[in-house]
Amino acid sequence: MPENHTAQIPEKWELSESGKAISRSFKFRDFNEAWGFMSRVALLAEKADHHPEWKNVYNKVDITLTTHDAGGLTEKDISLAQAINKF
Ligand code: H2B
Repeated sequence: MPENHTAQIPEKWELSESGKAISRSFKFRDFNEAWGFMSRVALLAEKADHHPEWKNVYNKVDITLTTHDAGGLTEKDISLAQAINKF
């Protein structure tokens, strides 16, 4: 039985149907702000050696977090999501 992380999903993040990932969509004023946000997330992700799956369309950024190495959700995803929430 894998660890149950559903109780600690950070604010505004959604658990995927498979229960193996969490995702959140962000909307900004324009591309410049979206890219600025992505730059901050990128630096954080590189530091944590934990990287997002994401998509950017103009002012929108969709982020999905999962731990490929573990085949599902781990504490790394939870803490990255919490850190992203603070931006
Ligand atoms: N990011 C994510 N989201 N999941 C991983 O399993 C993962 C990662 N693994 N970043 C890391 C890098 C791994 O490949 C390296 C070797 O630590």
